[in-house]
Amino acid sequence: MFYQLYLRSFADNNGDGIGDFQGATRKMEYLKNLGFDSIWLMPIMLSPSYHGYTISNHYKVNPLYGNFDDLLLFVKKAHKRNIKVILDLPLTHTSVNHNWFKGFLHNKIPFKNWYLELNNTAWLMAKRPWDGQSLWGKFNNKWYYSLFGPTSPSLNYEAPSLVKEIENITLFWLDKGFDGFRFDAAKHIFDFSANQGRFEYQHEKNLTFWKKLIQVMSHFKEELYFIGEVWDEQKVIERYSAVFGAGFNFPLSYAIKESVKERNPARLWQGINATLINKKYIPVNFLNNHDMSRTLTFMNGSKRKTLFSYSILLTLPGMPCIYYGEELGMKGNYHKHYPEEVLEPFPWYQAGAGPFQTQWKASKKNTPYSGISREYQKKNFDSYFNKFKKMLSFRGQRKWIDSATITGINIKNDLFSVFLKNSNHKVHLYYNYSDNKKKIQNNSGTPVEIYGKINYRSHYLEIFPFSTLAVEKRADSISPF
Ligand code: ACG
Repeated sequence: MFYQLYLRSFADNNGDGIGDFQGATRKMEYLKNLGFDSIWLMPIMLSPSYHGYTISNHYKVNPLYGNFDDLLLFVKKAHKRNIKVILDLPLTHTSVNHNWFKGFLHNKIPFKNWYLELNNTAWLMAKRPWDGQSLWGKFNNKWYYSLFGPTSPSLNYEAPSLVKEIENITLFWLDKGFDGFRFDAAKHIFDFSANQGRFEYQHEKNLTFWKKLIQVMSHFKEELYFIGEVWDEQKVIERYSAVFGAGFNFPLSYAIKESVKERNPARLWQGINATLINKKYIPVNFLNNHDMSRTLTFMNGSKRKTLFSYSILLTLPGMPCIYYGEELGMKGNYHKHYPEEVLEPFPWYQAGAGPFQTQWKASKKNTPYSGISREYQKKNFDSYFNKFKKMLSFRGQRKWIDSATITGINIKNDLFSVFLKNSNHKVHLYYNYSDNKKKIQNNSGTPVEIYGKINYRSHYLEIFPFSTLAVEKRADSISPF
């Protein structure tokens, strides 16, 4: 299970209000106790932006987070607890503060080719396909391609010297002990066609680039893990995931959330069928990340629907990935021009202050004395956090589910069931989407309440609405499928 860690908002050790490596190292036990065995560390390199995705030097850590010794200790302590750490690496663009970009502006070799300069005014008409935003930035009378906005000029991978430099950067970070990377915006290496003068994904070329890079890294270090961030439809995700070995399962995140919000189990069936059956890569399943509204907000504040959605996520095959603070039920709406609301400080304390509490920005949604804090919820047996913890603990102890085979899916009167197995284990899962209690016979399994309420009778079980039940079978028992 992955924990998506935004360092700045997590745990502050030196008291400047900004989360840091030392703080996260000292809170590693918290993650371990929740059952996480992998961390996706969001960007940590030198960057002028709070989110860190615009990098101004790929070989430096942001000093606000600590120095290299602090980072090395963080990785070492994670490994000591058998937690893998993969680093978020945005490679498609840089910050305008990067020396490479300054070199480009001054036509210095080799940097003058490391970004794409506008050389036909007709190209200005090209727009970003998903929201119509302009693709070009302008500085000192020079236009440059910048898919993610003018402060993030896009790199031009047609330049062989850039490709070489990027290889060196990946090896530099692997040498620091990271177990792999989350490759940001992986479908955007080549996405502008100079021939056509328009935005155009060049998937073949992108895949060739990634294959070569993976080859270089794999020669350098064994047992590496890569996840591609390809926010697209399933058929595109599949192509990239086959190369990376793992890919974020965007379609399933929508399917789970929408199916619960709209009480439509058929939507879940469609999501599972499209993304989890017969895959040759690891689907990384999640409900939301830092580019989306938090799940509780998506569910209009319904804790029941949010937890029910997580109970589905945490019982399905693939690698679950939880965005920091989701375990507390943090709230936050994603706004394109103001994404900070989904990046608020992790609320450790009821009063909003205490050791490790970050306060780099004010919290608009996750405020003191609102009952959201870990301190408050930990003490309260019935809290959202304790319910979440129970589900995490179920999954943390059953890693076999990550690569389990789905042997059957069934929907009957809004009771959704999925049957999973591997060579040693078997489990039947039941998600009750209906307004009524559902009965199932149980002759040959051990029931485990994952979320909600279950009544245990001598020969049958009653599953309450929006409740999830797992029935663990002996591996040699016969499945109806
Ligand atoms: C990554 C990071 C993000 C980061 C950047 C840049 C890239 O996670 O935090 O921004 O470093 C596109 C890219 C993604 C990118 C997001 C933000 N994410 O492909 O790599 O933008 C459609 C498009 C997607 C698009 C998405 C955006 O297809 O390509 O993502 O819209 O909303 C269905 C469809 C699917 C469609 C969705 C949504 O699923 O199948 O195609 O996706 O619906 O409609 C960071 C900061 C930013 C800052 C930037 C410079 O977070 O704030 O501006 O850096």
